[in-house]
Amino acid sequence: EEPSAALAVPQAGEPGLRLLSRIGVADPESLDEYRANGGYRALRRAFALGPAGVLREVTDSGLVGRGGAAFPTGRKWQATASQPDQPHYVVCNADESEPGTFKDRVLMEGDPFALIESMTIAGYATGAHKGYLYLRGEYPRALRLLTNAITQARARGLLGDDVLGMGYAFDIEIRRGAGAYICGEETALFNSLEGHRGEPRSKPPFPVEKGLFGKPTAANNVETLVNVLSVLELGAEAYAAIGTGKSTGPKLFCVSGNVERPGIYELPFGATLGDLLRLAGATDDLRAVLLGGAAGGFVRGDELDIPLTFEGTREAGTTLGSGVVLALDSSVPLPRILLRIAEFFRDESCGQCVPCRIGTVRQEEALHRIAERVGTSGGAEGSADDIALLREVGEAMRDASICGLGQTAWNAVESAIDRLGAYA
Ligand code: L3W
Ligand code: SF4
Repeated sequence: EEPSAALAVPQAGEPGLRLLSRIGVADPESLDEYRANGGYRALRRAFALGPAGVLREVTDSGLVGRGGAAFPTGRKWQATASQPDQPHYVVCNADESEPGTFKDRVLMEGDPFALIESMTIAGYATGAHKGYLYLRGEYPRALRLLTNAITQARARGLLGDDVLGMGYAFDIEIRRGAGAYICGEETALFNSLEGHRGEPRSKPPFPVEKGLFGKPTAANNVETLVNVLSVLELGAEAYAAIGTGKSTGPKLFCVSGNVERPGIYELPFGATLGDLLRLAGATDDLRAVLLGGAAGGFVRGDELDIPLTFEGTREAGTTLGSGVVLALDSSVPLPRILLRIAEFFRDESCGQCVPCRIGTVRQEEALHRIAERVGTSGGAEGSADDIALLREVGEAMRDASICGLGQTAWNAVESAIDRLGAYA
């Protein structure tokens, strides 16, 4: 149960560090310290606004999901709240498993009450009385701290039949994942919670209509939920003034690889990749940066002016994903990295649909053959057929897979070939 290291980087001129402000300041085991450092102000404001007011604030803030897909949170909550079918559920997706992602861990271990408070607000706004927190099984410290936070919140009337004496009932149950990456896909996560195999369902219907137990469900990533506290504390307008017009608010970035100071950095959207890597102390001979994790894509070490926004990374032909920034210098053997990514997808494919079940195996085999050629000749001569096969298999996975795992399993390899000139 090693504690995670959070690295908070305050920004001059910003309305203060928000998401990490209590981490390292307030004892994560103490509800009193949480409250003394601003805790439960947002829930009080939520009760003052009423559910419709909270939905309006979250919508007007421009907050979008931080798990990688950037879907508008206000729209998701509005759609859940408006369903006549009952009951409604909120689900916190804390199955943080994207390679290179460790931001939710830092939030849960450093500020666990914030997640409990924000899930309560999500429940209030969407008309739910039960929340499930689906936690990555390999996070024992987060489990202990969140369990303690829920127990204390219950004992103090902040969860239970009458939250804050406002006549609203809400409680949270933690469920642990068992090591499957696919259970971070929201519908596989629901199946896992229901006791079935963790296999994704076809969408639509979307969870807002038919989610957990077939009922309307708002499923959100940890970081998304914690942002709601800032939305309510600052007000939608002030929140939306942070970042850019299309990517509002603060963002956590997970920086790792060849940098002097790896860790979690909180920056307003709009800082460039170069700004972030300078803070983290990237080496001079940066060859490539993997953005968005295994499901993301590589950019070259000289593309540091890419703005870290959803729209900016999209325009640059890459992705921000959940905030992974993995820096690689020229000493890193790229073919080994690509093989490792391919092994990961082959391992984690749930096997439900053919393009992904077979495609991830074919992709790994082709990369193995190419890596062997690189090893013997120093180049990838004779690999044109395998590269053509990779493209064909990759397109089939992208076009025909049921869920995001298969659809993104070729992204990193494709970007390495096309953008970095791997095997050229
Ligand atoms: C109502 C509609 N709801 C979409 C909802 C949908 C979901 C959200 C995003 O994630 C990302 C990828 C990688 N009415 C809706 C609607 N929704 N249309 O919006 O949906 P979608 O389908 O765009 O994406 P997704 O499959 O939920 C894919 C990232 O996930 N990824 C891995 C991430 C890993 C972590 C982690 O470890 N912490 O985040 C892998 O692919 O970036 O963009 O809620 O229901 N019409
Ligand atoms: Fe399973 Fe892969 Fe198909 Fe997703 S794309 S349902 S992980 S086999």
